[in-house]
Amino acid sequence: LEVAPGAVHVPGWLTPQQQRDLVAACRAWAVGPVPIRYTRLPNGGVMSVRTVCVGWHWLPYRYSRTADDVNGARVAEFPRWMVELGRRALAEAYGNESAEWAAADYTPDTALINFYDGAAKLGMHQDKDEKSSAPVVSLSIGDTCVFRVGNTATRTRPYTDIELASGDLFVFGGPSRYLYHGVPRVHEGTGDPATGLRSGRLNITMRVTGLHD
Ligand code: MD3
Ligand code: FE
Repeated sequence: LEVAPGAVHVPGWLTPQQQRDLVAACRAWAVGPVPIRYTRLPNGGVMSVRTVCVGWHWLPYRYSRTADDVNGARVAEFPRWMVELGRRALAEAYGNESAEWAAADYTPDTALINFYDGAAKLGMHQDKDEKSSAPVVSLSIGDTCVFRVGNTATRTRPYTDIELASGDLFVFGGPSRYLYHGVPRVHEGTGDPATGLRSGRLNITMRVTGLHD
């Protein structure tokens, strides 16, 4: 389903086994060298979503190899299997040789893993801390949420609300890469505990930072 040019939603893309494996991997990263944390914003606020990163550590509004706002440790390596998963996601959304991007050339180097409890939200924002305009791949597991897709000009209307459920893939590339978007609510208790997530929602976004050591 193409929601906007370059924004493709593929409901139920992940198998139950892939969802369980991703939950297990994310759980290990959450207690890894850089523990999952509520990100502090420069204005003094604290995000209601908890985040752990692999490959590069995101902090407002930059990426670093080290978690300068947590414990200074180096983040876990971005695993090769996740690069392959990102390429399969791009191929699914755009085909292997779209005008937008050849899936085989897509090499994500960071993933932001967001955990939402029933009260967590993510305000409308653009993702522009990356120095690359390569597509962002999003994978959702657990509780269903309302995902709000806006426009590139303002953080306000017009926007479209979409439900993202467990197993859903979303790819944002081309003209959709800099759309405002957010998560205004999570439908608590809608996830299947068989994923290994007893409650809440997990979202994994793969990106290309455009950075090099
Ligand atoms: C549209 N995460 O981590 S994923 C984020 O569900 C973020 O946790 C949300 O927004 C979440 O920055 C939404 C879908 C998504 C991710 C990146 C995008 C949509 C996007 C980048 C550009 C446009
Ligand atoms: Fe975002």
